[in-house]
Amino acid sequence: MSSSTEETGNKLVLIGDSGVGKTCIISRFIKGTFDPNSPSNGASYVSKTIEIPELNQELALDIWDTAGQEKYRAITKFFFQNAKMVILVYEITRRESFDNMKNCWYPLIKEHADPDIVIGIAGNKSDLYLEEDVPEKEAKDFAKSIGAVFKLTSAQNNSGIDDLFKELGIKFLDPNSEKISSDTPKTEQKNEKKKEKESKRNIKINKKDVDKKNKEQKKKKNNC
Ligand SMILES: Nc1nc2c(ncn2[C@@H]2O[C@H](COP(=O)(O)OP(=O)(O)O)[C@@H](O)[C@H]2O)c(=O)[nH]1
Ligand SMILES: [Mg+2]
Repeated sequence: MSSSTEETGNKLVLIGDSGVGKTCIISRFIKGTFDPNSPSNGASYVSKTIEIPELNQELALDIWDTAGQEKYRAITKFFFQNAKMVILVYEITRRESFDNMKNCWYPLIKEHADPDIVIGIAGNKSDLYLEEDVPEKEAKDFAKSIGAVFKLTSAQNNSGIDDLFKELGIKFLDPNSEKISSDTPKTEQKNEKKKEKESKRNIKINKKDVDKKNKEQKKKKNNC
């Protein structure tokens, strides 16, 4: 594996709440170090070519970090421009970061990124598993529902990160593996929607419940 700063590869972006460990994940992947005090990688993007022995191929990546603008929800469509892969990051000890991933960051990808973008999810800070606030199964189920690669990662302990980038690369390079994993969830999503519709029909929702739901939805939207 080699690393350079020339823009030659496929654009991969990381997104998620501030403080979840995006910059640390990139540093660990590129430099092999854990630097908890470094606010940024000092560049818009860093490049690395990875080997994918499973496909007997190499893959050049240009990895884009945010400059901290996610704190103000100020990520524009330009961040996603030409991106081929995206990693959504949350931290397993902070429920809010998972909810925001689902309700804010994933919808932003849907809105701005290429519809064929390959998505990965990193449940970071897995070294803090004793303080887990998001069950692994819940995260895996969500990943499956959107056809994303899922990995628990720790930038601190160097766990799961190389695997995540590699599996994302495999999905990007191998259209067949991508087809299998993205077709399945769509069918499941359809079934779930159907079930939801049926159960809704059977429940009499009174006005109070509707008002409460509307309020909650408004609150969620405003949080993004
Ligand atoms: N325990 C633990 N802490 C981490 C890990 N990754 C990042 N951190 C901590 O989380 C803080 C925020 O990380 P950073 O990469 O700046 O987050 P970003 O805002 O998403 O880029 C850092 O200061 C680290 O102390 C990890 O895998 N385990
Ligand atoms: Mg950062």
